[in-house]
Formats: sequence, C-alpha cells, structure tokens
Amino acid sequence: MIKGVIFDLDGVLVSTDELHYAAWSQLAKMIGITEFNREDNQRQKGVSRMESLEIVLEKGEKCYSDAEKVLLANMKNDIYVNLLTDLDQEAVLPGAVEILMRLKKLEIKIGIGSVSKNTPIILEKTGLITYIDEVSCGLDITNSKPDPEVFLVAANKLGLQPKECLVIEDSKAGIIAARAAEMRSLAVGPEHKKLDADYCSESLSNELDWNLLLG
Ligand code: B16
Ligand code: MG
Repeated sequence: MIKGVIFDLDGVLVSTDELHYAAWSQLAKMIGITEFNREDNQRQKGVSRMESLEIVLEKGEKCYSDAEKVLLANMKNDIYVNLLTDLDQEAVLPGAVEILMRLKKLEIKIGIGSVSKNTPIILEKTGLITYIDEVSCGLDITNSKPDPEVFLVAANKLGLQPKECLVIEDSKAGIIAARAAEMRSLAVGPEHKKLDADYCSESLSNELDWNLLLG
C-alpha cells in the first residue's frame, strides 16, 4: 500500500527542463560548441550539474581542468538562475496542482526527489511548496540519479519505507534510481513509454487510475 508519492521536479511538476536546455545551449555557444542539441539534453535530465557539463563538453575538442569545469558549471548556473527570475505558477505543468490537491485529500504524503540544487527557489517561486511535506534535493545528497540516494532520503524524511512510496519521474536516470530504491514508479513526459517504469502516462493531466497506482 502506497503511503507517499515522491515527485521529481524538472519535467514532472514544472517546465524548468526547457530553461536548463536554454542555459546549457547558451554556455555551449560561449565556448564554441555548436553541436549541442536536444538529444544531448535528453541525457542530461535527472543527472547532476557536473555530469551534465561533461555531456556538453563531449561535443567539443578542448580539454578543461577540474577548476575550469567548476567555473563553466557556475557560469551555466548563473544563466539558469537568471532565467528562473521570472518563474511563477504558470511554469507548473498541467494536472500537477490537481494531483497534489487530490493526494492531500487522500492523506498521502508528498515528497520531492530532485537532484537540482535550485529546488528550494523553484518550489517557492511556483508556490508548489505549500503542497509539499518533505524535500530531498541536490543539497541533501552526494550521489545523483541513477543512484537511489535522493529517493531514499525523501522516504526517510517522510517517515516511510521504500515499498510504501511511488516515484513520479520523466528521466531514464530517475526511473533507474526509483527501481534501485525498490520503489514503485510512474513515468511521465515525452519519453514515458521508453523508460521501463511500472506505469506510464504521457502527462499528469491525463486521467490516472489512483486505485491501481496507490493500491
Ligand atoms: P541544478 P530533476 C535535475 O532535476 C535536472 O533534470 C537536470 O537536468 C539537472 O542537471 C539537475 O537537476 C541539476 O540541477 O543545476 O539546478 O542543480 O530532474 O532531478 O528534478
Ligand atoms: Mg526530471
């Protein structure tokens, strides 16, 4: 029986995945990489900032020292945080608030499991924070998805066993992490059919069978 739902953030509750893509594209151009594309960006979903940088750098010839890589990752984050300035509740994806309200009514605990270190600011600016019981994010963990740490920390903060949690994710790394955490999973988003989750749905705005998902 599921007692808690752990939501990924980017691409599940909010459309910030597009802002990540815009910021990485801008950084790539600044360092002379013109080949960075959406396919590369798909592989960045759910993985850490430094791992995402490596995916950009694969497309260029130049080698960077560790210190230079940190500077590049910081530059991308500055661009991204600047893009977050105008973020508000319009960035919340269709169906998300309705589901959060429904889960509240059912007394199901609600957690966030995101590797983004910008999770607190995104939850505040979108107003989603009012629905969330516990947040596990990039600031709480040392290993990013596909490692299960972010979901195990979320379950622990919610006071639940892994088998009592359902994870909702849009990335391959996230679904692998949910499996590794021994949690049930629902894949959403453009890649939902390819992610090998227990359940899948194109969007949170589609009708979902909550008896099946939580049973
Ligand atoms: P930040 P999620 C992930 O969030 C993004 O999907 C991924 O593209 C990004 O690299 C990562 O957060 C780190 O984000 O640079 O803001 O710390 O999908 O786990 O909610
Ligand atoms: Mg995501």
